[in-house]
Amino acid sequence: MSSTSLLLASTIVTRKTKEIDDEVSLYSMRMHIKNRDYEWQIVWRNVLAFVYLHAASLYAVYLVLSGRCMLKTVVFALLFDLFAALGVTAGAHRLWAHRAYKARWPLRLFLAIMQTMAFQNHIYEWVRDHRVHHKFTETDADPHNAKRGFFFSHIGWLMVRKHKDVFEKGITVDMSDLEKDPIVMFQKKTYLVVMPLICFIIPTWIPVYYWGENPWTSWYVAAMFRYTLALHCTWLVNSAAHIWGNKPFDKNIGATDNVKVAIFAFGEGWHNYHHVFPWDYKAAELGDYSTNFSTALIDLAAKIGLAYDLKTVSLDMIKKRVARTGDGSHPLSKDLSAP
Ligand code: ST9
Ligand code: ZN
Ligand code: ZN
Repeated sequence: MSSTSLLLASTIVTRKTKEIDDEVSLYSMRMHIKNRDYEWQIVWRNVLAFVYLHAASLYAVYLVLSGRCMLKTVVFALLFDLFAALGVTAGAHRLWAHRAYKARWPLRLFLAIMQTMAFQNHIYEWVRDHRVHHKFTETDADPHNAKRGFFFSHIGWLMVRKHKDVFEKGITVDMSDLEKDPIVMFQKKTYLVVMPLICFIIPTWIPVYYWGENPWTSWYVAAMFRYTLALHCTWLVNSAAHIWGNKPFDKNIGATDNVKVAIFAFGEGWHNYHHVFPWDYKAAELGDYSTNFSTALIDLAAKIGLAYDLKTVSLDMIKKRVARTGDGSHPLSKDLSAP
């Protein structure tokens, strides 16, 4: 057989294998939908994990307040959270879920590592749930539907099987862009090995190795407490920023602008704006860095050429939207309503 025929044969075999793989995963997903009769199926593994996380975090607070933990370890834990949060906000959220800007591979690699440090599921799964959230906001197809209450949208959704609508409607969300990103797919493939290493083991080891922290103290403060804190800051976007706050851009949707959430979630609390203009790389009307640290990182990356094609919204478009659907809380509202 000539080398060309060999190449052709191997291409056909690879294609066939991929087709079979696709069919198998489609079949298993259909079975998954079919076998789901109960809406409230508690996943006890997750419940126990969250109970442990919170008990361990309370113990960490006791260790810090009673002076049993070194200050360096606390500072390290907070800095670690800062970087992990940027992997979620500037990475999973603004870059991969919304394509609000483009990033060259070194920035994508950096953001993927930071996002892995945050353990909020791998980028592909995070983005799929988030795109489904935007497309079917506050319906049964929204994975963390805020209409089901604060607890469900904050943490409860991670302790039960998803509503069947999430699968049935979620399948309509296009994920092909992520499937073409080798960094995202590599992270997905290696997640179960790399994530525990860089989210829990390395941050426990660093304070022990570099400044002699007690290993258990390091585990509770730099791993458990640090992780739980970042989770709650993130979850507030799904819960508080869908319940409390103003709706300057669209009073007809559930998402709100909430300054406290914006501070805790590195600029992701301007959620009314974000649901109306999800393609804006600032995820906010104003680029104010004090409540939007993630924007500062993207701007810096753009200055050094690692980020480009930053998308934003014109003032004219904002004004029109404020006038048409805003709740009157926007400073521009008064001028716009004047005769
Ligand atoms: C976490 C995520 O915390 C937090 C996300 C927050 C988002 C915030 C957004 C705002 C942005 C701003 C960020 C601010 C950050 C600030 C930081 C400050 C410090 N569409 O899920 P499965 C299909 S994670 C389409 O197992 P179950 C699919 O075929 C915390 N299809 O469903 C899938 O198979 P595969 C740590 C979908 O069995 C199959 O169904 N992680 C979709 O019902 C099965 O999916 C955890 O705790 C969809 N959307 O289980 C893990 N979804 O994946 C928690 C699913 O193979 N997760 N399919 O393709 C679980 O254990 C499970 O997902 C479950 C549901 C029990 C919750
Ligand atoms: Zn979003
Ligand atoms: Zn939302």
